[in-house]
Amino acid sequence: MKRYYLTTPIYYVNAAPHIGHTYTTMVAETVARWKRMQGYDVVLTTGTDEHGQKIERAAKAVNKTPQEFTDLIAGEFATAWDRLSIRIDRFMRTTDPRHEKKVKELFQACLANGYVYKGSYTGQYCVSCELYVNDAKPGDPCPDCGRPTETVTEENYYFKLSAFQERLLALYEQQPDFVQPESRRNEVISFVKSGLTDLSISRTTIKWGIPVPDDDKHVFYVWFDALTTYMSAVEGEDRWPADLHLIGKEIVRFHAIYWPAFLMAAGWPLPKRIFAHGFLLFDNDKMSKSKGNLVRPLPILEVIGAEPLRYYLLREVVFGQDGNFSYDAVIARYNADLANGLGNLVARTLSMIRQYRDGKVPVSAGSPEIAGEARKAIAAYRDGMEVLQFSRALEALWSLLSLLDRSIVQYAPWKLIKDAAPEAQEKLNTILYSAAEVIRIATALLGPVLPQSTAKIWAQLGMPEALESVTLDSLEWGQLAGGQAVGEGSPVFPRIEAGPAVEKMFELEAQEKARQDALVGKAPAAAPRSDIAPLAETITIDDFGKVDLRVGLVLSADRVKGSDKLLHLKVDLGEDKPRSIVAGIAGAYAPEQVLGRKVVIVANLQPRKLRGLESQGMIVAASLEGGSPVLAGFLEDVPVGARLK
Ligand code: ME8
Repeated sequence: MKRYYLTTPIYYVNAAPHIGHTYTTMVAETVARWKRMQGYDVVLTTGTDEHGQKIERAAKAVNKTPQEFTDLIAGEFATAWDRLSIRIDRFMRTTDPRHEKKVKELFQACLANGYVYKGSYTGQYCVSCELYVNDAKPGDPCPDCGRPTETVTEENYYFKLSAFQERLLALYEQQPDFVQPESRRNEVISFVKSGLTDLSISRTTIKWGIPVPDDDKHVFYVWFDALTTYMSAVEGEDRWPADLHLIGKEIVRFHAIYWPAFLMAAGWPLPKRIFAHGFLLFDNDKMSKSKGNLVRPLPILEVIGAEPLRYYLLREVVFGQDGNFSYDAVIARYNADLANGLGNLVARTLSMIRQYRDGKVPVSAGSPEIAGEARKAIAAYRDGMEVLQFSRALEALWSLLSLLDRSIVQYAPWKLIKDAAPEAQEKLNTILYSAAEVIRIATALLGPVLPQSTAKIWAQLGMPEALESVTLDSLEWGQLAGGQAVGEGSPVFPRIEAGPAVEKMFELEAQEKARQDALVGKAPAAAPRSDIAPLAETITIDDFGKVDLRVGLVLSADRVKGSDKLLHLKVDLGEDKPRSIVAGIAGAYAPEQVLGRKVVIVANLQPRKLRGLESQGMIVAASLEGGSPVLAGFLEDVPVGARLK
């Protein structure tokens, strides 16, 4: 039997599954089903990426051992795929002993062939977070905690990536479809052409990882460990090399450069194809944990089911490009294409067969025109699916459905049934048969995309064999047997009322976020309040460093004539003479209330004139929209002139 092996990335366990992970995994499973339909013996693997310092720390934060923590989150992924009806054949975790064994084998093969050496690694290290900060320069702050990084040198194992530049370029040349789509291939080629430097593949500063054989001060670092799951997942099954690695675009370099180089170094076979898809945006905004706008799949599942989501992702997003996700759009697609489109056609056709032909598919060859269009649609769908252009494939099928819709109107069966002439009855047979046959073909083709709903339609059509037993090559116009009794059934795609469904999804999403945050030990964020100003644009520590905030002592305070908002202050910042500062706090503070107070002043603002008085700084106060300012102060005593940073 022909075999097909495809993979999704293995996901980090620092967060539970979100819609991005769901996207890749749903697409992968659709491809797996599509290949099964072509008679392949298919294996689809996914899994979790569980090592590293960050995971160790996340575990500590919730009082768990790293293993307990990763068990928990890996369980979240496995359960999510199960609940979303995504059939996974092998789920590989980087903490699995079979995986550890494979990583060590890969290392030893690379070492034996002379592609691994010991060298010294120098990087910027954050002592507090116990992490290297990639691409940081000496003195740069840690992006996590903001403390200055230190330059640290340690002994590492290096992989001789630089030795593979020519071989990699030859690979992309000889196998133009090794990296897809074309835009990613070009990106990879130009990256390799710009020169490759050797890669540090171990760390002595990390404990939670796979130890390097015979040198267990070191553990393997990120990609050498993670990529090897693609092999360990099918170890002993004679499945390697993979036919397809499906990934997101942000990890294309690791897959298309590091991975083949590791394998070449070991002398092991290379995967056949890597396809890097685009990113899903939420309401046209980049999703991120820090923005708090991640969308999770389970609330969608609960409100509208997994298949409307899957259909949306495949139909709406051009595979390979970025695409948008919104709750409204998922429901709009569902109502237009599935409820009003396919679902309505099925219901109408079956009801006419029941009413006009006693529930039996009439004997007929069908309309030659519709048959011709159906053949074209099968071919176009097939072509689209083969090159992973799911939206194109589905579009072709929906054109066939709209042709059928128009044909039913033209034939007008409700008129034909009233005409006893044999030609009219023959015409009625023709259109009813054609309709049922288009539905059978569309249902069979859509099996990989909508496995559960198509199984229902299949049963309603009264098909004797199981849907899964239909193979693509055997699918032809005219196979539907005349005389077959159609089954009973309720609408497969009932219409969804958008407003309440969207509201419910937002509500469940908030609950799911709180549940997941609790798992990883994050306190729930306070509910957003409408009177709180939106967060300003992110700045770097350097931007912040430009603002000079000082502790000042208010020496005098007077009302500004003609203004009920302004106070004129003299503030000592520890300089030669006090600053003159005009502050808009008169509505909240009487002059005597601020006299002698220690306040915070923005000391390097360009001076400006207010009501003829020079203001040489700004006083810092908290305020809500429309509320009174509240001056910032200190609980402990602080020296005048101290800088805030
Ligand atoms: O990178 N849109 O894991 P990860 C579409 N462990 N897909 C998205 C997405 C989005 N907004 N966000 C994530 C890792 N994905 C490594 C991989 S593989 C040997 C190691 C999907 O948890 C997409 O497939 O960050 C992306 O490549 C993957 O999740 C990253 O998952």
